[in-house]
Amino acid sequence: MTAEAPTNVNPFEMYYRSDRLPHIWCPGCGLGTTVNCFAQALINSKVDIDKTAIVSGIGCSGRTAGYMNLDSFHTTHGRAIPFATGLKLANPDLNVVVYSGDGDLFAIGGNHIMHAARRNMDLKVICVNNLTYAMTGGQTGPATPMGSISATAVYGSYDEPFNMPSLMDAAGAVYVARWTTFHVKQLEKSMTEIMNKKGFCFIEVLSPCPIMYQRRNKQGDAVDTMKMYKEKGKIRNGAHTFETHMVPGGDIVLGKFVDRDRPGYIDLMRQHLHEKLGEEFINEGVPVCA
Ligand SMILES: Cc1ncc(C[n+]2csc(CCOP(=O)(O)OP(=O)(O)O)c2C)c(N)n1
Repeated sequence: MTAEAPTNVNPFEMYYRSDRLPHIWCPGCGLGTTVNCFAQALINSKVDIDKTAIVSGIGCSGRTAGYMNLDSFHTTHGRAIPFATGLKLANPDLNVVVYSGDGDLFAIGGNHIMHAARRNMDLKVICVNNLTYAMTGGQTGPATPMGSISATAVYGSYDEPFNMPSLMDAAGAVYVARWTTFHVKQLEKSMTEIMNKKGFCFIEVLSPCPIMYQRRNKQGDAVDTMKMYKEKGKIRNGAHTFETHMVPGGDIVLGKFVDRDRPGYIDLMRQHLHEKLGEEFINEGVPVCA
């Protein structure tokens, strides 16, 4: 009996635009791990990838759309959610995934994400949180922990960062989870779940940024961050999102915190237009501008 010939073909190859390689991500960056989890989630969830689009803003995380072999939209900084909203409204049959960074989604794009959650827009949002604006050199952003040294806070940041799960829960997201790049199986499972869930779904993924964040803060390399995630990450599925606030050096509460259902924007819009205007104004569920 002979062993099977070894193969060095990446099983996710078909989901990537390999012609775009090499990628721009630094050694030790966690983005590749998140993308592999996402590719696995596409397989597990059995979604039709011909009906799946990915939208990113600008940033290291925002490069993801350009590397995935899906219908990809690499949009302007902070505007991934409005582009994705337009896409979904124009073609409600599409699965629309937003994949971007903490700065893109919660600073310049903060207004958009809040309102998309409030409206329960049918989007799947994956926010890779590396605690900084990595692409532009490591400035303080809305997720930077208090006391961190950054390119714009050389004596340490004195801003409170957002508690993203709490914000998304309060705004009305129907699915809210937080994982790290150490918790790949759990991340993959959450990503799989949101691919089959209707409504505004949000996953925060904590991811190492050894070059732009950790080096300045003397936090070692990516392996040190993975060890920290393992040690400090406490899985508490169903925890109240008031309890997910992160403090430097403290435990990091992980898990699926919210999984509920409520009417979404598109269904409400259809129902409203149907009631007010009648059949003739509805073309396959999408309002026709008269
Ligand atoms: C309108 C606009 N403002 C600012 C920038 C510069 N810019 C590019 S990426 C970025 C921050 C990205 O941070 P984040 O979303 O956290 O992504 P990361 O690079 O950390 O993955 C900024 C400020 C820009 N491209 N466009």
